[in-house]
Amino acid sequence: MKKIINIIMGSVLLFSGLVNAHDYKNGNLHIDHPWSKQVPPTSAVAAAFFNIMNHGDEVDTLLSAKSPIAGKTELHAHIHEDGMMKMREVEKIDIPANSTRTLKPGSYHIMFFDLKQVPALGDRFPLTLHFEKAGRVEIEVAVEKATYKPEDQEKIEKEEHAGH
Ligand SMILES: [Cu+2]
Repeated sequence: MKKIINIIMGSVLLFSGLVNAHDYKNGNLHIDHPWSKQVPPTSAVAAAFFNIMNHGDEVDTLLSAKSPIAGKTELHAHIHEDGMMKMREVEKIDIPANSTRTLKPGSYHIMFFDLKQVPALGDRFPLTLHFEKAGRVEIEVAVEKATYKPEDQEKIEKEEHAGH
């Protein structure tokens, strides 16, 4: 009987591990719940977003990203140009000392081109990040609904609106 309970407990733990937010630690960096917005099955592009906390006293820099799902993976930013928001490839993304850099829609993000495999809702796909100081960090990106917003982002947007 005890054995059966152990098996049940084990599968409960495994299941909760799959549905919970996931995070990664590497040296001074802490990456929280990497996610991607679900795209149509015919899409050639996708994007990934996450918070990177730098607990160190020195800046670290994201230099590149790579994923087996895409022919090409780029670091992107959104910029204002001629009164329009456009996205551009950037060489690097700084994570200032003792602060958090948020990659989110309309801001910095990781962009995937020439998708070899379009990630489906509920999937997780691998992403390798290369930082100047922390080096290589392997993470998995969870595919969320197109309407998904991280809790903290909703809070930030409410605060931004309150200021207007
Ligand atoms: Cu982009």
